[in-house]
Amino acid sequence: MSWRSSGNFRPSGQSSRPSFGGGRNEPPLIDPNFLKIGIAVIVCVAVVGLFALIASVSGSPTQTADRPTAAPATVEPTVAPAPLEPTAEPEVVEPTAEPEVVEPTAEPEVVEPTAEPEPEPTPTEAAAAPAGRPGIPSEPFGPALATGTGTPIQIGTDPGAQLLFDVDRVTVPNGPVTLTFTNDSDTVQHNWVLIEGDDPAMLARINQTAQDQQRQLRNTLGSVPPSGTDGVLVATQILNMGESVTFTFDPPGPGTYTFICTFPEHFEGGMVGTLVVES
Ligand SMILES: [Cu+2]
Repeated sequence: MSWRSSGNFRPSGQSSRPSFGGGRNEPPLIDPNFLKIGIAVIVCVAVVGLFALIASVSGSPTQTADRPTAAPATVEPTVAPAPLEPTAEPEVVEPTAEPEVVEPTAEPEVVEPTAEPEPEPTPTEAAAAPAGRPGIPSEPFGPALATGTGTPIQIGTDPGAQLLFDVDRVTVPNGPVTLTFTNDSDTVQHNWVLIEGDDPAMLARINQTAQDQQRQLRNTLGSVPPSGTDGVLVATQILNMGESVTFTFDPPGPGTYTFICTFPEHFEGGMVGTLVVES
C-alpha cells in the first residue's frame, strides 16, 4: 500500500521526541558549518585582542622610558639650587664663636670681690688669707705685708687706656710704707706687684708666672703671681676701673725695688716703676 505500512518509519508520535540529529531526513537544528565559522571568528577576535594587549603593554614602557629621561633633567636643576643655600648657611654659623669671646661674663664676677673688701676693712685678716676663689685674691698679700701705718704714699695709673703708672719712681725712707694704690683708668684693670730688686729676668719670670696663673684659672682676675712666688714682696688683687686699695708693707731694707702690673700684657706694655728705699 503506502509507505506508512512499510514499517520503515516510526509512528508520528515518536517523531515528537527531542532530537538534534533529527531524523535521517530532518535537517540539523544548528548548521555545523555555522558553528565552525563562529568558533573561527571567536578565535580570531581573541588572537587580535591578545596582540593588541601585548602591543599596548610593550608600547607604554617605551613612552614611559622617554618621559623619565626628560623628567630628571627638569628635577636636577630644581634640586641643585637647594643644596647651595644650606652650604652658605653653615659659613654664617661661624659668628657663633664670637659669643665665646664675649668674656664680659667675668666682669660681673669682679663686682663680687669689690663688695667683699668693703665689709672687711681689717688689713691684718686680709693679709693672712686671700679670700675668694683659689688663686684669685681679693686683698693684697705677700711676705712684706705689715700691720699699722707707715710712710704714706699714693700711686695711680693713667686715666685712660695707657699702660702706665702715674709715677715712674717713688722714694721713701726706710721703714713701713702705707700705700694707697688707685686704678684711675676708665677702661682697663690694673694691679700693683712689688718685686725685690730690678733684675729684668726676674721681672719677666714673675710676670709670666702671673700669666700662667691667669690661663690656668681662665680668669683675668687670676692674673697675679701665686702666693709664695719667689721675689714677690707684696701684690694686690686686680682692681677694676676707679677702685682703690690701701695697705701697709715693710720693705726688707734700703735698696731698689720694682713694681709692675701683672694684668695680661701690661708689663710688656711698659707698666713698670721703681721704688727706692733710702738708708
Ligand atoms: Cu695694668
